[in-house]
This record gives sequence, C-alpha cells and structure tokens, in this order.
Amino acid sequence: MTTTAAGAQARPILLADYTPPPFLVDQVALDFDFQRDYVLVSATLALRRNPQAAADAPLVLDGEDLETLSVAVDGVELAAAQYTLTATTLTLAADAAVGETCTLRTQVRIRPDENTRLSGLYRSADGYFTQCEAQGFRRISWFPDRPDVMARFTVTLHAERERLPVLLANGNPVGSGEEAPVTPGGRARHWARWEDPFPKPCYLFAIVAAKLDVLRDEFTTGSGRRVQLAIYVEPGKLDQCGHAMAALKQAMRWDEQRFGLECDLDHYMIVAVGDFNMGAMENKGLNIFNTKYVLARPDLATDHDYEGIDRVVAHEYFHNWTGNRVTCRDWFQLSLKEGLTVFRDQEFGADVHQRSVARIREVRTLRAAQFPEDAGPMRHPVRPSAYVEINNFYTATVYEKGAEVVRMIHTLLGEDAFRAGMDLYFARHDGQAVTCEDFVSAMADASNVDLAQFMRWHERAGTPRLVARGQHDPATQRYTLTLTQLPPAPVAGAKADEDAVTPLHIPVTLGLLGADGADLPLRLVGEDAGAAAPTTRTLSLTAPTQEFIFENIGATPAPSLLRNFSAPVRLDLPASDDELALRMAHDSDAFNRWEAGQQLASRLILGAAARLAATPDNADTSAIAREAVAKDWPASFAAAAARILDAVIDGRSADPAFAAEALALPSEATLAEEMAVVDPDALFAARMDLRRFLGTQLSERLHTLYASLAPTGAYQPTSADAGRRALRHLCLDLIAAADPAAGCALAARQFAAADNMSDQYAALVLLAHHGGAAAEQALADFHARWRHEALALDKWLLAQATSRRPDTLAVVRRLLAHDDFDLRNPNKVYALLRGFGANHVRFHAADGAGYRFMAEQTLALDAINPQVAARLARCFDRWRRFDAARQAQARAALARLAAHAGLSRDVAEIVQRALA
Ligand code: B3K
Ligand code: ZN
Repeated sequence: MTTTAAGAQARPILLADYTPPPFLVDQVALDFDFQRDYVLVSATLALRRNPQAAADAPLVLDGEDLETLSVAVDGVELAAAQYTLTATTLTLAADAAVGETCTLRTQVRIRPDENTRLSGLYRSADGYFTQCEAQGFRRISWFPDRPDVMARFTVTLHAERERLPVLLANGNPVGSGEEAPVTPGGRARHWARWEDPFPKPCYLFAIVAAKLDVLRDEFTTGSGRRVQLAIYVEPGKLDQCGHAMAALKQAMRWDEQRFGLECDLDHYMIVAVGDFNMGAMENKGLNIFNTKYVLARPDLATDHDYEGIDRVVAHEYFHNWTGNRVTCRDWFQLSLKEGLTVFRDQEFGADVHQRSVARIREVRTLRAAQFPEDAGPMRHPVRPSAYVEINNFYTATVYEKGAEVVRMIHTLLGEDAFRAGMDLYFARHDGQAVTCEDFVSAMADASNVDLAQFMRWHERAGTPRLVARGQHDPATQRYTLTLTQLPPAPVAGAKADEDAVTPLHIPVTLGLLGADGADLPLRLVGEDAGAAAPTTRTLSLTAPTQEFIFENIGATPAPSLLRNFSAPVRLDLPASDDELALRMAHDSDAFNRWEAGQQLASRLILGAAARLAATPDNADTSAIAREAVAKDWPASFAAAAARILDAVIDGRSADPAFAAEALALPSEATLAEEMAVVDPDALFAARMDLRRFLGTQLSERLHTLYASLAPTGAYQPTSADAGRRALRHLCLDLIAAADPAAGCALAARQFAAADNMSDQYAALVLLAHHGGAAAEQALADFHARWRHEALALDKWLLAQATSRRPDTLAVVRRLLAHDDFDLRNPNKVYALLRGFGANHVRFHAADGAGYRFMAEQTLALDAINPQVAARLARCFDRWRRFDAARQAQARAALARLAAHAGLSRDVAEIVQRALA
C-alpha cells in the first residue's frame, strides 16, 4: 500500500469531462457493526467492467475519512503493494486480479460520533443517521460514488439492543434476531437485515440506528398494492406526526391521479432527525427528514410550517419517481430531478391549497432568492458546467429556476401533452441515469413541439430581460405588441456570457384589458375570424424581436403580460400608475393583479428611497426625513389597497389569503435588486414609511378586519383558515406601523391569548421589532414555555435575529452564548445567523459590523460543518451592489476569510467567487 497526500488545491469539475464509469456495481452487501466509539463497515461489491468505458481503466474507488482495515479481491486479501490509498481514493493495481468481473471486499472503521459535518454516517442525540447526497456515501465505505453507478443493496446492521433498538435501511426487512454480547456478560445485541429490490445510486443509500418512536399507517395504491407507512421520531413526539402522515397519503394519491404514478414499495419510511443540513432527503424507501418538516402541533407549528411539511413530504415522495426510478447521469444534471420535483410539489401545493396564492408565493421566493443569485457571483445556469464543491449547487437556480423551466414546458405543451411527455420519459428511462436532454426530448417527442431552442434555458445563466412596447392604430383597429428579448444585465465582476446573444424560446402568456378592465378577445392578424378568440393566450417569442398584431382592438388596451408569470424574466413594460391601478383592480389573472400592486409599491418605495438617499445623512429616519417621504405617497395607492380590504370586509371576496399577499410590500432584498447602488437605510426607511402610510390611511378597515378575522373555533391548518390568519396578521402589522403603541398592545394580547403558534409567533415577531417591556416579557414567556421544544426555540432565535431594532447585532451576539444556541446544529445556525444575514438593514450596517460578524461566524462554523458554513458565506453575495464604504468593509471581511489557511473547499469556492 502506498499513501500520497491529498490534492492540495481543489480543481473545478467540468461537465465537458464526463466519461462513463469504468466499472459497474451490480450488487453490494454492507455490514455495519456499531461499537461504542466506532462503526466497522464491511462492503462486498460485485463489480463488472463497463462495456461503454475504456477496457484498461483502473479500478478507482472514492473514500473520505475512512480507516481502511482490509482489501480483498475474490476472497484473497491484497498485499499492500496491490493497491494505493490516498485521502480520497483507493486504486487497485493492475495485478490485483481485477478481470471482467470480480468481488471486492473492503473493511473500514468510521467514527460517526466525531462526524460534525452531518454528511455520511453521523450521530444526533441518541441515534445514528446518514446523509449521502451528493457525496456522503464515500464517508461510509469505498465505492464508485457517482449517480450513474446503480447497484442492488443488501444491508445488515448490528448494535446493542437497548441503546439502538431501531435498525433501518432501504427496502424490505428480510431478517432480524438476537446476537451474543461482544464480551461475556456484556450488553445484549441484535441484528437486522434489509434488502432493496431496486438498483440505486449510492447517494440514495440510508441507514438509521437509534432509539425512536414510530407512527404506523397503511396506504393502498390504485392497483391494490399495500404499502406500509411509518414515521419515526424522537421518543415522546408521536403527537406531532399526524400531519406529516396525512400529507404523505395525500401526496401518494395525488401522484396517482395527476401523473399516474404509483408507489413501487412495500415499505415507505420517514425518519425525523434534529441535526440535518437541509430540509429532507429522498433515500429510497427511507426518507430522512429535518424535524422541521415532520413535527407539527397547533401550539407548536405555524401555518407556514404546516404548508412546508405538506410540500416537503410531497417533494421527497415525488422523488421516488423523478430522481430515484429515473436518476441523474452526473451532478451537473441535478435540476433534472430537482427542478422537475419542485415543479411537481408546487403543482401539488396548488391543487391542495390555493393555486393563485401558491403561484404568487413561488414568484416572491424566485425574486427574493433566485434573481439575486442569477445576478451575483454564484450565478450559474440551471445546468451548471463547472463546480468545485457540488454541495454549493443545491441552489435557488437549480431548484426554483429549474422548476420554472419545467413549468414553461408545461405552459408551451399544455397539461395533456405534458403528461404524455412524462409518460414517455418514464417509458424510455425507467431504471436509468439520464440527462436534461433526455427529459426535454421526451417532452418534444410526445408533443411534436420543437424544443431544441428551448433547451438553451438549461445553459444560460442570468435573468433575461423582456422589453414590451405596444402601439394602437385607431384607423385599422389593430394593436401591435413588439416583444424584444435582451440578455441578462451585465454583472459586476463576471465576464459576459458570449452565448447570451442567441435568443431563447420564451412563452409569453398575455391578455389585453379594455378601459373597463375587462379582457378583450385576442385574435392575431391572419387567424380564422370564425373561431372564438380566447382572452388569454401564450405567444412563443423565439426571435430577438417579434411583432404580434391583434385585430379588432377599438382603443389602446392595457396589456397584461406574463400572466401567471409564464417565464422567469424581468419585464420592461411602461405603465402609468393609473394603468397599474386598473390592472390591480380588474386583471382577470390573479397573479397579475398582485403583480400590478407590487409594481406600484416598488415604484413608490424606490422613488422615495432615491429621494431619501439624496438627502444628506440618509441614515436618519427622523421626523423630517419621514415627512419628506410621506408627502409623496399617493392617495390612489391607499385607495387601491382599501378596495382590496373592502372586498373582504363586505364579503365580495372570500379570498383573504390573496388580500394578504396583495397588501404585503415587496421585500427589501427584492427591491434592492432594482437600485443602481443599494442604500439599505434609505430603502428601509422608505418601505417602513409606506407601511406607516397604509396603516394610517386604512386604520379603520384594519381594525375592523383584525376584529372580524379573529379565530372562531379550534385551530385548523386549512388554507382557508390560514388565509384568514395571514390577513389578520398583516392588519396587525400595518396597525402597528401607524401606531406602535396600539399595535403592540394588540400584539401582546394576541400573544397571551393564542391557542396556536401562528398567532403567537406573529405577535412575537411584531413585538420583537418594536422592543420594550412588552417584547422582553413575550420573549421571556415564549422561552419559558417552549424551552424543551427545539423547533420553537429556533423561532425564538429567528424573531430576535430578524428584528428591525438597531441593537439587533448585539442581541444576536449575546444569543450566541446562550445555552440554547449550538453552532453544531444547522437549524440553530439558520435561525440565528442566517436569520441575521437576511436582516437587510442590520446585516448591511454602514460600519461593517454585520460583515465582520458573519465572516467570523462562517470561519468558526467552517471547522465544524463546511456545507452549512458555505451557506452562511452566501450572505455576502450582493456586496458589490452597495456603496463604496460598505464594499470596502465587505471586501475586507471576505479577504480575511479567503486568507484563512484551513478554509474548506465549500467556503473557499463561495468566497473566491465573491471576490473574483
Ligand atoms: N435531494 C436532497 C438535497 C440534498 C442536498 C445535498 N447537499 C433533498 C431534496 O431536494 O429533495
Ligand atoms: Zn429534491
């Protein structure tokens, strides 16, 4: 055995370098022996040379932090000279008797108790859990750790019965029993064996050995197959699993009805764990979930949490087809499974909740997270072409923009042809590891729609711009709409995308509104005059510029473009305030009704922020500055908002959830993207003042609604009830914006009286923004009541970290030392540290204290959990968009990070891109 040092400098991995795996694994038998301080892992791999690969390629396996005890081929232990070990590879020498096929057996020792990265096998509380995607399996055993190697797994687990009574793995239980203690008179042990009948890539491998309670249920599929369902949780939490179980069954039924996809398993298990890097993981038949997406009880989970559980449970279940049955050839294709599965969970959410509001929320997230990513240092196409650390590419672009790309195909093809495309995709590729092209080809072939040009969406980074100009000709009664696509705006520090000049295929769904706000029939010149003209239709923009001429348009219409947000682009369409108000009131497309209001609000806030920024001492939000802003708020905006509230008050609109979305102003992060130089203080002051203006103007209505929307019965997490609560909380927020004393008094009462976490948490957040004795009291009460509920404590941290109060950083620093904070727990880090990073005005404080703090915490965390640390480092993404003084502070903080000798590959990639 020879040992060499690991490659010092991480090189980027390129999509262009893909080659098929030299060896395939047909079968793998794994044996886990849990001892007190370590685990022995024996792996027996039935290997076969891949006929698609070079015939003389050596056998190289991936590994990380493995203590190799033995290596044997076909039952014969290898001599040290017959293999080479590095920190990350095991290479068999040419004379190691690896022929066309062989059996390789390795034995390693791993130490999950010391694994703070939460990748591979690790310990959390009283048990052991795994996370293998993307490359965690190599931290468990030597293996070709790549998704295009799919093997059948048999897993045997051995452990002390008392300490680790539950032993789980993917697939079906095939045996279990007692085992003799390790030492005579020692603790009783047991074993269990699982067999997964489906070949799978090792990133879908999972085991659990822990002390857990279980909630069981059963689901009978459309064709009569009975599936045993189980949700495993920390002892004592069974009363918090019911909602997740109901969501699972609802998702299983929905996938049968909407996509004709049935569960292929006999056992479907979900295990909840409190230490988990992300939301959940779709391991075949053995999903492992962050407790945040499993546990719920009315007094502990908000409406938002309940909906999150629905969506994530569904998402992981849907992966069983889109991801597991058909998986990715390589990690560049990640969006093949993630974009598609997000689209599926979005559609599930829309079907079971409220479609229009679901779409609005999706676009809010896209604009707050993906648009900035697309315009910053981490910008990358839906299918990236290079990465240093793949875990850095589980991004809003791969997930959310990836889902938009799938949605555009759905829009272009229509539901029936899209479904035919899905059917063809499974017919062709079931059991395979494939590429984004394979998916798009199935869609094109099933529909006869040419998607060759559309494919460019996968390769293009940045948010395209769509310029729309309309011209009405009274003489011919024609309306000409000229659509022009422009490449994404150039990004500071990034080289221009040379390819961005070739046009994309952009679906533009539109309507035209008459003066009364009603939809006009849309007939393009040359179309059959006899057929009924639709009032909403989708145009395909495929050239750089195209004209669309509509007939029989009597007067200049108000165009309603990108209905339902038909493409993830930035729209440049001039519209007067009056036109926006008309669309806000009348657009038949709910999304665009909301959109018009958002545009109007953005325009007002950005205008005011610019005026404030131009006033000296703009950090001053004193009365004079506020008054200067306030004078300019138009009464028409308040009137439009009043109409929306009136419709709820007088019962014309049964849609409080929509009203809440319509009245919620765009976030600072979204608005900042529209500023040439971001002035966070001016932005904050302007946005706050518009809230104050609305609160003042609508005061009576807000109080009326706050009272009339009060809960009438026991809490139900239905979308109807959640919508009422959302609007009521918004009313309270605006009341407090206008009259902090009155708002806080109401909030304190709501906090004390609440029988559910939604009401309680909304009140807590509001109080935390305002501070003072009532806030202190509420925070203390909340902590005292929920000190034994980890997820509630996360809320307690988050409410403080996101507080608008000027002393928030000092509070966050104090909380770092609190017994209930733990840097090793990702949920705590996300609540306190990432929560603070998302606190726009406080994180971007002019003195750079927020930046220094975040750099320091990123570094501390990097030594523990690089994946989560890299996510924290992303807080710096937009630093170049601020003024010179802030830039200097941010650059210095980033440079300090970059200079750190032991920086992980994960954080280094983020920091280097930020500084590039
Ligand atoms: N596929 C996982 C994400 C894995 C993240 C690895 N860093 C969860 C999901 O998207 O369903
Ligand atoms: Zn996913």
